[in-house]
Amino acid sequence: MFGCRSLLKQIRKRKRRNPPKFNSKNRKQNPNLTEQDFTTEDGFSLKGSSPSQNYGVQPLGNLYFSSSPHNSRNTGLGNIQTLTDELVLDILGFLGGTHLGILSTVSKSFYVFCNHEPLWRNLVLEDCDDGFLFKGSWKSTFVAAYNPVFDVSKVGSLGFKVKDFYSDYLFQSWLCANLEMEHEWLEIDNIIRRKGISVDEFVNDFEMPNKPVLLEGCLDNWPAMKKWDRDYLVKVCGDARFAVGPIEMKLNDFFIYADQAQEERPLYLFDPKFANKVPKLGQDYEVPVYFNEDLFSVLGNERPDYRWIIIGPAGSGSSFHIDPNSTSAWNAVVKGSKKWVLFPPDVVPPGVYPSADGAEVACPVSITEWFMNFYESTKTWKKRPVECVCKAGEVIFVPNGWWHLVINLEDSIAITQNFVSRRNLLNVLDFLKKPNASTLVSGTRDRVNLHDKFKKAIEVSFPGTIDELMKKAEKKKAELEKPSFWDSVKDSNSGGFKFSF
Ligand SMILES: O=C(O)CCC(=O)C(=O)O
Ligand SMILES: [Fe+2]
Repeated sequence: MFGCRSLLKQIRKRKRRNPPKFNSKNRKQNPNLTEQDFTTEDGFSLKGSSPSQNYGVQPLGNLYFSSSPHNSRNTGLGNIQTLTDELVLDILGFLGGTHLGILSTVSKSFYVFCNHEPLWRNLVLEDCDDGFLFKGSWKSTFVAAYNPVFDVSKVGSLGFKVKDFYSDYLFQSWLCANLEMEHEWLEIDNIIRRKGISVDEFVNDFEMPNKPVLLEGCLDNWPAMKKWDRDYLVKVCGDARFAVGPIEMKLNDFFIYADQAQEERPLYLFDPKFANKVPKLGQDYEVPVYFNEDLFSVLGNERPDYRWIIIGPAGSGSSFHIDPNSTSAWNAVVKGSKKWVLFPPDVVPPGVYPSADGAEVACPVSITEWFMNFYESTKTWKKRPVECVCKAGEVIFVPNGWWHLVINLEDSIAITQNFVSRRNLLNVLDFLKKPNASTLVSGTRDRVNLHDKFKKAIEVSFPGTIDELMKKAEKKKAELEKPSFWDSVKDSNSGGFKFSF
């Protein structure tokens, strides 16, 4: 799932690439096989745990291998069969639960479309602001929330299989929810790793050149490393409510959801107020020494959101984004592990389309879909992404402006903070001053005035710092622009002097 703190609002680009075909050979040889036993023809393997309901949906390509030309997706939709799957789902998204339920009885096709789990998930998230108790599927969860006496144990499991239903969109959605991360997606680990370096080394080798680094061994003193696990957190704050997507829910209920979640974009707990809500959590960690300078602190309570506790099941994560307000960040894994893919600021990742003003970004529906359809292409790119698996006890430094995607490989708990140091102060001030600051700036209510407030507060707390940094930056720029000896050597054809070897 997309990290809620990103500067860039995501428009889900719902056009999907064609999904791989089911390995129909398997199906013919053994008609009793379930989806569980399938690999796709492209060799993707499905999670071992019981896959979610698929209602017999097959990718469109399979229609051409079928003995009959009949697609029950179309016959059951009547006149609206010409609409794309995305559009049909968008229209169904206007209906409430009762009408979705009724419509699902109209035809096999409507049955499949109306049972699309994300429709029910949206209904739950729209209507249950103060949380929900997950019941194995979103539809059951919705029904249980509205009819507590209704026995929902059968709602999700009835799951009729519809014959000859072909839809790329629905198949891909199911596949991405059930796909195992491929070994090839995880094996590249080309990030620079450092252990026990000095702050100066960090600043000179990584922060100044704006390069990622994975820091080992700097969480050894964190009480959180010893204490934080599910049982401890439930004991300390199981009833506290944390931000999960658009709602707030009890931590305990979130864990109950996370145990059962098998979906394309599992919900992610991403809470910027955790340390106010449960001060004990804030005391269980300290900022690693490399990131001690935190200039936004001059704004006191008016500073934008800057620290988050992040909890999510395997498969949850953050799709491609750049961190807010041109800040840099560190992300420390307390439990579990995370796969990171990072691209430098001048390289937009494949499949990602930022809007011209930078306020929005369109990207594949899910992280798994990105890996399936775009990851491979990065292998031939001149500027390879930086990749790693960050394990418990490790911290990654995410330099400002870098695109990054993160997926949890196991159930994970992490802390992340965004910060402004002298190295990126001018950057951040420039960003806050952009003409469309009202849409670009995030994590605060007063987006437009943040620049002036921040600049003034820095001038009060650190007089002369901004001028000094500007002078330094100008000097550096001039040095870079100054022609070197080699630039002054002219080509003989143009009348100047030329070496000949
Ligand atoms: O999902 C995550 O842990 C990554 C969060 C993130 O984007 C960050 O720390 O900058
Ligand atoms: Fe981020």
